[in-house]
Amino acid sequence: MEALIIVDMQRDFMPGGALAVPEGDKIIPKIEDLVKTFKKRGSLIVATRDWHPPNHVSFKERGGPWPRHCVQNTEGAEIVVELPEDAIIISKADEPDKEAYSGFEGTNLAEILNERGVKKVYLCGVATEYCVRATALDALKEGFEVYLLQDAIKGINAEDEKRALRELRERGANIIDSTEL
Ligand code: VGL
Ligand code: ZN
Repeated sequence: MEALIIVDMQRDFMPGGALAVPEGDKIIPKIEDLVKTFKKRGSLIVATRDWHPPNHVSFKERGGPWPRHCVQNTEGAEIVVELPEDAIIISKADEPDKEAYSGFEGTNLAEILNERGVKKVYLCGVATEYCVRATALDALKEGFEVYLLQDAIKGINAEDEKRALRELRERGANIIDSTEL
C-alpha cells in the first residue's frame, strides 16, 4: 500500500498569506492532479495541516520565529487543494507550547499508515526545508520508503531548500518527478 501525503497546503502559506511561500500556489494544480492519479491507484490520501492555537509558541509575540499563521478554525488555516471526501486530515502543532514541523510529531499518522499497510509514502507540499523536510525525515525513521515529488514542493529559501533535498537524498529518500509515477 502507498500513501500520498500533502504537506501544509494552507492559505497562510500561499502568496498573500501570513507566512507566504513564494509561488506556493503554483503547485496547487499539480497536487490536484496527483490526488487524481493516486485515487485511481487506490492509494491513501493524507493531508497534514499546521493547526496552531492563537497563542502558539512559534509566533513572534511569544518570542518565536514566525508571524501568527494557520490559527485553528481561521481562513488562513484552510487547505487550498481540493481533497477527496475520504482524505485523512492530520492536524499538527495544535498545543500552545509545542512546535511540530513533522506531520508525525504528536499525531497518530504513523499508526494510521501502519494500520492500513502503507509501505511507501509520496510527499508534496510546503515548505520544503521545514515541514516537508521534517515529515520526510520522520517517515524514513518510521521505516517507510520515501518518495519526494520534486515538482510538487516549494521552499521559502532556495539555498535552504537545496540543502534539505541533499540531506534527504543522503538519508535515503528518493527524489522523483511526478512524471515518473
Ligand atoms: C511551516 C513554518 C512554520 C511549514 C509551518 O509548514 O513548513 N513553516 N510553520
Ligand atoms: Zn507553523
